[in-house]
Amino acid sequence: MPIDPKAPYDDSNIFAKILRGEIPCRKVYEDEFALAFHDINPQAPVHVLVIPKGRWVSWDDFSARAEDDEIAGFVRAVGAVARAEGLVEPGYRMLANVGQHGHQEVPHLHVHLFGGRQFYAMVS
Ligand code: IU
Repeated sequence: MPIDPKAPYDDSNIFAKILRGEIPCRKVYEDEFALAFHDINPQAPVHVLVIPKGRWVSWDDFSARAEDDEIAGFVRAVGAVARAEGLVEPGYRMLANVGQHGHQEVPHLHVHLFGGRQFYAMVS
């Protein structure tokens, strides 16, 4: 079920539990601003999620209200993960689903990084 994008941050969401270490993940990267781990249902040979450490529901509230250093730190972390995973050559896809039409299912901002195969035009 897609999330309600206007709902307040829910500290019981699965990625909040991963950030608190209550649920394990296959971590690939961590710094002051972000944590990255393998998606449990990979849609590509490499499918990693990068999440900010702050309590942000989606790209919408993060981009509107996060401090500049947090935004910069997160954006740099996404790039660092892509480089660490060897995705830059020959390339990769990144996306963040937002709200109901974006079909966002977990109410903590996450950027998907997909790599290891050729991608084509977005379809559904
Ligand atoms: P979405 O952008 O909110 O639709 O994507 C949620 C992703 O989180 C999706 O690719 C799931 O496979 C992934 N995921 C996960 O990696 N670990 C979990 O415990 C759960 C979802 I729940």
